[in-house]
Amino acid sequence: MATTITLTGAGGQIGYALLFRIAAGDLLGPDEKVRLRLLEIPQGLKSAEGAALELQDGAFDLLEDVEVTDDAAVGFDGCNLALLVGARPRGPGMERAELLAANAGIFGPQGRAIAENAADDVRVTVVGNPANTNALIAATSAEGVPAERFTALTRLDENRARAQLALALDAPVSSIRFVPIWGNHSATQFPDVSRATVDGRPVVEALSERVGDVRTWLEDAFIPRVAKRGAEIIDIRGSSSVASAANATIEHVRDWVHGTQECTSAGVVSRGEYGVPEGLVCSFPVDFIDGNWRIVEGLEIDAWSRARIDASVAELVEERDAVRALGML
Ligand code: NAX
Repeated sequence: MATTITLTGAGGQIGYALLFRIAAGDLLGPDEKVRLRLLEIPQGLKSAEGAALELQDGAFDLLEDVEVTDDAAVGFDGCNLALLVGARPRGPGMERAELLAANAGIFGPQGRAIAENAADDVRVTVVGNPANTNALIAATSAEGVPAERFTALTRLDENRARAQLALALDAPVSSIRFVPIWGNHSATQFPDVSRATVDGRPVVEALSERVGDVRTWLEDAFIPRVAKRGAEIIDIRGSSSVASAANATIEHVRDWVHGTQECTSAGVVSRGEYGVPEGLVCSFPVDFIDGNWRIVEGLEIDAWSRARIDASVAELVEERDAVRALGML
């Protein structure tokens, strides 16, 4: 049986970068057939249809079927994996509450459509921003679907953090391990190097030989660089992160389905772990095991890290409360 994958925002940039990697087997492996459902809004249909034609021209052995639609019931019909990429970007002069409301108007109905139409084993990954709160809204709206089936992407942030450490230590990125992201996928996120290793050696120890005072470097250079990397890419490239975001999405979903050898990061629903209010979709260090995620528990958090995690969690609480105040949650 083929896996049915629904991609929203399929006519957009990240969608375009994702589709061909999925069809080539990068998501589920070289033996798993896939059926793609490309869900767009009417303005995005032509672009998605064009991508579908190119998918035909790719003559991918693993690709059984492609359907393009602007009807969520059709788009999520029988869906096993949903990648919610399409979202409303912040327009000029748009207030945060307006942005949250516009996205609640997308992710609420999509959550309901998933509950009504998707397969029993559906797993949902939210990429569209604000990703954590959008995932919370979709999960809350998807009556009957366990909240654990909804995650938000923070893998790109983790990849950025590992890459920056590799650069600072002049080490291959493959040698850098365990750099979880805590909190919101936003400028308040906390990339945590406290237990990170480079070739098995503590990163903090290796950094102290290169950057002087490690905490100052983390505060002034590393954390802002990682947290604002999206803006840096926009400045230089003239357009937001696309291929790196698609790559992180592939890694996130692949790990969720196939399992991880070691801890990674994902926005998942809190059950109160590490004092994060229950119900928030917050990024934690997670393991993916047997198709499920599990928050890595029992890590000691020092006061400096705690303050950063708390600030990001406070932003998540604000986002949730703003959506609640609008009566959309
Ligand atoms: P694009 O504007 O290129 O594409 C978005 C597409 O979504 C458009 O084709 C649009 O028609 C479609 N769309 C809008 N509303 C929809 C709806 N209700 N149903 C279906 N489709 C809908 O943006 P792109 O560069 O692809 O980025 C997509 C989203 O990813 C943005 O929200 C962006 O902020 C977010 N990102 C999230 C990242 C993460 O790590 N979580 C990193 C990359 C990216 O910034």
